[in-house]
Amino acid sequence: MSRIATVAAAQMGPIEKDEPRQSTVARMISMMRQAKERGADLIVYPELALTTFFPRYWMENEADVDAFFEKEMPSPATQPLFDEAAKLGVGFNLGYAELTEENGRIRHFNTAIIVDREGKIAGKYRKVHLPGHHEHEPWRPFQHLEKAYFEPGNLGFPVFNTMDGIMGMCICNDRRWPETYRCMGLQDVEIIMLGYNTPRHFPQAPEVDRLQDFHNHLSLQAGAYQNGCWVVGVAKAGVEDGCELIGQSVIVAPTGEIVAMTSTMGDEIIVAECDLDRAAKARKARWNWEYNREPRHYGILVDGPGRPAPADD
Ligand code: CDT
Repeated sequence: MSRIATVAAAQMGPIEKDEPRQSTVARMISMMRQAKERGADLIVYPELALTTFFPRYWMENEADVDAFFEKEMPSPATQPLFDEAAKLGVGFNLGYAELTEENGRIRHFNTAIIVDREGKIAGKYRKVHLPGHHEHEPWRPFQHLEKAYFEPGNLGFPVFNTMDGIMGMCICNDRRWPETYRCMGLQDVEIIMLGYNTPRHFPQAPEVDRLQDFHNHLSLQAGAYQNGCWVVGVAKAGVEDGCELIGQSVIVAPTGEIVAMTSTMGDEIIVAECDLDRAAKARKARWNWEYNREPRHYGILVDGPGRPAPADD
């Protein structure tokens, strides 16, 4: 018998700076109910789905930054989403800013979790590839201060056996890196879920603004095809506090084909039946890694340029 996950991508329209979490969570619950009505048993929300995309603001006061972070998950504000998931029997993937204490140190991560159909957290991922810059750069029309407000994730790219599948996560900029998908592909991932906040305007190279939608799909479709897995990419879309974010959220099959795509820049659900067994079939038929991979020639992938790990990672 095949294993079908009926997956909803829950694209969200803009979240303004002063929108309270209760309001955002109410929007998410409404989409979860719509998704359930359309047969979904798993729903994927965007990156940093509980607040506006705050790395666009330069903030000098740490308390102002920390106000965008979650100190507990679930919290009183987010518990209703967990309760609704358990009530409806719908699992979900949620991105949020995580403030936590580890070994006596306060840490900030751009995080995503998988919550199962009983409303229990089944997996956690912390964004590895943080884009943007560390310092205030006033020449930009808006900031992209992820490198200032977050540390790179310290959990690698784990996969989770949950909801009768092998599930993995990444977050936004991670989707542009082939290593992201490969790390999970090599662990037999069947479905990779991710949210994104992608500004249309790329200040360092505005000539590629017109290609933002193309590069989004190029990355997601290549990741799915080259690793034989489902990929669900979900936008926060539309004009958020004057900054345009791309939409075109998609569900991509292990063949690399887009099987569903949003057509608005607001809150919108798309649904697809994802046969998880297609992942192993695609990998065996097309790639057969045990037979065809040549890892002895790939050492440069880990020895090549990149940032050294911090001492306390
Ligand atoms: N949120 C996020 O990771 N956005 C990036 C924008 C990069 S431009 C600094 C992305 O890759 O879409």
